[in-house]
Amino acid sequence: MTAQVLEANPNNLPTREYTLVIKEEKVNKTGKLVKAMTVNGSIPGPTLEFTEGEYAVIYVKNEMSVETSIHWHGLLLPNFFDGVPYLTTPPIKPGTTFKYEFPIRQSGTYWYHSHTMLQEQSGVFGSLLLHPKEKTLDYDHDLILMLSDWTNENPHSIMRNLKRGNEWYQVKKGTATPLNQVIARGALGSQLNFWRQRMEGADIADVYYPAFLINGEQSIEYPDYKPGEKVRLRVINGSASSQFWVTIGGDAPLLVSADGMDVTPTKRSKTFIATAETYEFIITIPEEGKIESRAMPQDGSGVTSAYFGKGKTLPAEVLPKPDKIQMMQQMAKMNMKMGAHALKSRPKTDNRYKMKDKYGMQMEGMPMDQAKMDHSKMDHSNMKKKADSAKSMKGMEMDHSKMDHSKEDMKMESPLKTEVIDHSIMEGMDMFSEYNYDYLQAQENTSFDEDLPVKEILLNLTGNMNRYVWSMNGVPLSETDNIKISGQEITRITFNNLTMMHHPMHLHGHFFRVINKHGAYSPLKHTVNVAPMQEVTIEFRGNGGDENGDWFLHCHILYHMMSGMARVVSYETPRNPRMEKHPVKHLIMEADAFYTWSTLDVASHMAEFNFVASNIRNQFNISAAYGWNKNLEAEVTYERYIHDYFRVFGGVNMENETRKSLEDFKITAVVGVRYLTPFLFELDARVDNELRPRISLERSIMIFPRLSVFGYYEYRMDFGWVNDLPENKNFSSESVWSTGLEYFLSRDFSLMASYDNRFGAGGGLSARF
Ligand SMILES: [Cu+2]
Repeated sequence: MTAQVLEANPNNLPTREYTLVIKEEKVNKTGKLVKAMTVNGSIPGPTLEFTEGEYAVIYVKNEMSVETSIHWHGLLLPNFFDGVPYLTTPPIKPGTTFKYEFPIRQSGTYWYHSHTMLQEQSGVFGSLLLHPKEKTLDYDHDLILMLSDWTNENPHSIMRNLKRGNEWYQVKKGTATPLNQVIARGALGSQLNFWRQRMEGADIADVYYPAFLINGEQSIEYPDYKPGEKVRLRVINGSASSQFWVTIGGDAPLLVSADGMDVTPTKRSKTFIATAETYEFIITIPEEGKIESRAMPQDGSGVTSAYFGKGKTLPAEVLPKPDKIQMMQQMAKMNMKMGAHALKSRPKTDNRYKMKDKYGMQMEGMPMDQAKMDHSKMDHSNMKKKADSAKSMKGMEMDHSKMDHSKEDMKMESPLKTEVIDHSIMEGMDMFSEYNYDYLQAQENTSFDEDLPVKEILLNLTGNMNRYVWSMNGVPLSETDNIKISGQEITRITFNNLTMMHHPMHLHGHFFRVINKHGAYSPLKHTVNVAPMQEVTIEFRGNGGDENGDWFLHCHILYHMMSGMARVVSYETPRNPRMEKHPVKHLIMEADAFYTWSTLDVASHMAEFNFVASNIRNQFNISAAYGWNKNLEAEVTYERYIHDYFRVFGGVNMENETRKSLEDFKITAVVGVRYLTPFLFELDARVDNELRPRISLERSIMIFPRLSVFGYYEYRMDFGWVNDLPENKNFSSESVWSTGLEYFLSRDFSLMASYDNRFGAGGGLSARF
């Protein structure tokens, strides 16, 4: 027997069995029946309960037409049963059943979900309640509160909308920041600062959801609890891409546990719960009234509430909607260097530390800056020294988050710099301080033996909103190697977020320390949220018994993971022979899939069609514009992304030779470059097979809610290098330009009006499909 083959229940633990049946069916959550996926007929699926020390046997039956999988989020288990298809576990093919079995080595609140494509968004998720062997906390009832986000769209079509850069979701949510609002707020300077760095603005959440749910309902009541009873609320954020602020009414509840691990109890009525995190609170049912627990997605685009007890509502705090324009102003003030590449020209070149120095928060003379410099220079030979310096560095950064606005405190806490620091910078630094984990303190010392070797890993979190490519260190999953780890050393990962979005980073099968102000008592977690432009350091050593195989490490925003923000960390042990028929390539390529989209404009003066098929590096474009006045231009090109903003392309262009006549067509081969310039202009510079250079610029800006203005200018030169020019001429040129307006009616339709110097003026309908 090899180490990879598992002996079933070797210690004869008491067995508890469940069967989960996954089906495709129509589900109604918002008054509309939509195609979804259910577990045992519901969304969310059932709660599976076990007691620590039991042996779990779970049959997962796939009654769908597509393959599936179940991952046990936060569980310490044998690698083979972790449930990432093609990486650790075989996919569950349609019509088959897979038997998961593993000992329950922990207690707490966890959850399970499909790890296949976008199935988690479709409904394949549920909760896990692992009871401790002995009850350590004082309460009367357990209650799971599973938070989720609900869409009436097909998740694949959501992904296409994100990839094509459709602004509809922000319009629909009321979180778009059109230029008129930016100007009215006096934020044009900040907007220009953002545009210069090729950023549209501050983003909070990408997808529009018509509903947010607690235990599958938009609002849910638990009236049967009696006054004086204590209820342990086990809150799970099981959404695909939503992060919640959870507020609880009545007396402040006791936060007792995070990610399944008990922490030093602390009173807390407002907590940020990142995607895939779990938190537990104990509430006491009041003599009078019912307690409200309210979950608001971070961008304020909805709400879902649960109520405990009877009578008058004891309301939960209603948090204000975040102000994206103000956020943009603050970020601009802080001189944040944005636009770190999500896609590098040379993915194998290691420039992590350079990247960290160049982008992020650049605060002259600030100790944090100093720390950054130290880090990049740090020599990698002396492990002990490194560990120390990393610890002290971390200390400095924590000081920052704690820093208040009094000069004295600052002097005390930042020995490197005692000058007065611009007040606005301090405000900016506070901007994300509400997202740190200082409120979590482990109940036991979680630190490691100081003599253990430490392996430092820097992961800059990188992304590109324009193309919806997400990555780490500018390298998406499809272009990287595994991260090697060992059970013999401490793995210390620093996540440095260089994007405008939060990323809840999850490591499978392990708990890690999230280094915070409690030092040795830093909490243990399986998912850590990294706020925009912030840095978080985690440490772990092994997972207490299953130090083999490959484990997934990824952002738990489903659409970020599926766009490349993922890694495989590997103990580099031989692959389980049962995985032979299921190559990992399959999983890796899922995050580099081609997405296709088309646009058709039909107007009184012209018709235009565009088709794009795009993955991370490659793109095919077909376009054709036809003016009813007998002008035509059509083009097919293939382009290769060298990095985010720069691509080379080649193709074939066809145009009518003489304006307003379809008698003769000119077909040319073209090669050139396309470049996204600062301030977000799309530049196309090319030459055709007659050596005629051509340059064009294009830009679209949302000026009012739903209303965009667009412009295009093209200039073509002919120096007669190949062609015979008209007599007495050594140069001829031609320009094409158009400008117009687009009004968004819905995700798929817009009204448009434009003037084009070839086709004339007119208006019509624009369809996206
Ligand atoms: Cu993310």
